[in-house]
Amino acid sequence: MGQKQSTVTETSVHVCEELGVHEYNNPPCDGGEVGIYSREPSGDYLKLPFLKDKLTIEYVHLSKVMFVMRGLPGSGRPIVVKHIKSIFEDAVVCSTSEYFMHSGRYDFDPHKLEEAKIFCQEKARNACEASTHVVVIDNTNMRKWEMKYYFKLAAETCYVIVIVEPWKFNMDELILRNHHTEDIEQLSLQLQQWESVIPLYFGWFLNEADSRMLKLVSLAHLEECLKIPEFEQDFKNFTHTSDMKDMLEYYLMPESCKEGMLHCTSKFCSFGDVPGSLEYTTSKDVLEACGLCYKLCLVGFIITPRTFGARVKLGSKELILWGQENDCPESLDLPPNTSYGRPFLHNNNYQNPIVNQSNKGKPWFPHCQATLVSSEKLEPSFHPTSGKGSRAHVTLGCAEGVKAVTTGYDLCEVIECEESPEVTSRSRTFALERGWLRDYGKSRWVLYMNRQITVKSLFTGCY
Ligand code: 2AM
Repeated sequence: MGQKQSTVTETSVHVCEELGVHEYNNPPCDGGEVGIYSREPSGDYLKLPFLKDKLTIEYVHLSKVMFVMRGLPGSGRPIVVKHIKSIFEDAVVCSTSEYFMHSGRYDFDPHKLEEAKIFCQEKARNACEASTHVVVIDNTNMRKWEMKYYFKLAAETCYVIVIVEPWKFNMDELILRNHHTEDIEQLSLQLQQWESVIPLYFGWFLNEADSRMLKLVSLAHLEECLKIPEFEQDFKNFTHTSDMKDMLEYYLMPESCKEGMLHCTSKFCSFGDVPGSLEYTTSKDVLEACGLCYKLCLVGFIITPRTFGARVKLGSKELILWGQENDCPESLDLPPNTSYGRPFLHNNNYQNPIVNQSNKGKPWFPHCQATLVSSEKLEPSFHPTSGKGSRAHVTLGCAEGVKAVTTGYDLCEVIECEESPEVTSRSRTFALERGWLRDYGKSRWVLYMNRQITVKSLFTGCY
């Protein structure tokens, strides 16, 4: 790192911040060679779940994950990247610094910063478009805008993002790892540039193959419900459809989930606008859970004129991360004659991603595998979730113009019905092969499954 110092001029300080050039030739300061399975990891950063948790490592191997590294020189980035690479051998590491490496020598030119940035972005795009399991963005990424391109790329190519921030604020540690005085001055300068990143929401994210699988499984359940004449009639009424294909196409992927990746929200943060988001983002539980694999249990489906959702029964581990308020809007009654149907249904070439069968006959996702299974029998219960976390769900689809958040409201309303002896005494129940279908009135239907579905997921944020 001392050699590199001589190439850094006053004017290129900001350039270096962005590139993390001090760090590039400096891995020994972060601990040197550490064999991940041969001896205990030497730093806290090696306790990251995707480096040590067997289930998570297996799951990442089946999924598509983009690790976005953040950190000042000396923050431990190189060693974390090295470990990611040793565990996920096909990982593609993208860094602007690489652009300045020539025959093993670091040859920095501040005038070529833009080219270096484009080089890094293109490398990442190529890796994502080739569905590489693991893509690592290894830049300092001090400010939000520096990561924007990669967040968008991940959304477009169905990658789950995990932000990795080893030792982000520990100045003492950073100084220890940067031996030169000039570094310390520069470090404090850089430290001032650091921006906290709070996501739109946190949650458990299904991989691409599971998302697709769950959509198909849920449509199969909907199709079975449609065999009950009372349900079919009500569904036809509120969807203004009569043809089976149109009925199954009624629910669209919500705007917030355009590419079709499904998730179960644990905390909506609105990039920090929601009170308590910063506390949630920086809490020990959340920091430790980011990038950890969780098994979600799905116990039923709710079907209303507005939304179609899978009901999630959170276990004790997941409940620790539950940060959503339990309150719901007072009245969710539909105004009379409300139509959520799509009158243009027959007249356009709209391809509903929920039912689009264009992948038929081909391996769906050669780089991504589904983990969804129908598992053990459930005790018959008409209130499978209650209390904290009972609103947990996966939005599968919404009527046109309806926002995904509405699924949680519909579920709240259903839970209220389940808890009301007056409503339940009036409700009609129908037996199905897969469970029981119950009508709570006002076109609110719930399918209680007799077998739970389990699916693996990664806990992280949507940025
Ligand atoms: P969902 O959890 O029901 O799917 C982006 O809007 C995502 O955050 C959606 O998936 C949405 O709903 C979820 N979400 C949870 N609470 C929200 C809120 N209060 N406002 C908007 N979206 C919210």
